[in-house]
Amino acid sequence: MNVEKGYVDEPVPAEVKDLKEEIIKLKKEKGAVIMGHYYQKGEIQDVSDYIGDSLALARIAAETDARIIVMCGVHFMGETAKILCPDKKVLVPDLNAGCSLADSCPAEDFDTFIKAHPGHTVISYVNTTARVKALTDIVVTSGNARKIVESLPADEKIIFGPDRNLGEYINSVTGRQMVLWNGACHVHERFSIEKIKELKEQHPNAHILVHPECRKPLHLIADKVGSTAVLLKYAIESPVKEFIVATESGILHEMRLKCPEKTFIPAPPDDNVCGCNECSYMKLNTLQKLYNCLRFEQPEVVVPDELIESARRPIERMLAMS
Ligand code: CIZ
Repeated sequence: MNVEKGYVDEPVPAEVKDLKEEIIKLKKEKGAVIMGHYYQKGEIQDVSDYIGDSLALARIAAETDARIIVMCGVHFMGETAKILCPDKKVLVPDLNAGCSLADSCPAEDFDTFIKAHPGHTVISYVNTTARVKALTDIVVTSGNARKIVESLPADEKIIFGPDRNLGEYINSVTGRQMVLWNGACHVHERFSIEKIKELKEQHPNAHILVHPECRKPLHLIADKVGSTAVLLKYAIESPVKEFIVATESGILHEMRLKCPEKTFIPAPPDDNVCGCNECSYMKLNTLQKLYNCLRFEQPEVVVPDELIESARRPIERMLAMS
């Protein structure tokens, strides 16, 4: 079995006719639970036991009694599951599934930044490496960042990293002046405000749903700004029938399943013609890699013990506060 490429590079046996059925059979045999992030390919979401954002998936990971957790998401999500469940085997179908936002915040540089701001509470978005979490006081997700920041005393000095757009958004809705790390997600940064305005002219009744990792001008034209879970809830509960969705386009799969009678239009990026905005890291996980990952129980997410200890505290603090 060859896992050198960061995933198990083996052909699917000829007798396997239906990969989805085989995955469902294997996960039961192995006592595995499959977690699928909203940004995964639809076919991966279809075979997942749980679908959600990283907050929901972290909560489930913390409570599952499954022997194996297969995290269909990006590497930091696998790390978060491993940190919360060090005794379990945590697998990610393709370990090359990284995150541009996590990459925009190297631990050594973040450490220097923290030291340059003594007396500050350090809040880090979940899209960070375990080493950055270990330097953090409280981890947040886009779903709970506002609530957690608001729960801290008004005069508390705060560093927020690594997403400057989310940080700027939280500053604007809470009136805080958190010191922001200058990082960003390459997917959310590249939405085109001009193309979204053109779409809105063609669909005047559509509501614009915007993720807070997008740039500020998008927040200003949004009908709703929120995490994937918040945008999904809004789409389900709103009487509106059409939505322009400015976040990674994987979320449209669940939106369409939950609201088959509504229309969801992916907001376009400024650099392509196909019209939707995908995270190429998220899309590295495929059904074949997931099948092989269950079959060979590889590749495994490894986090050193001493890092698990220090990275767990800020995640547990988040789970307790949200
Ligand atoms: O927290 C997450 O899962 C991410 C990356 C986005 C969101 O809003 O759910």
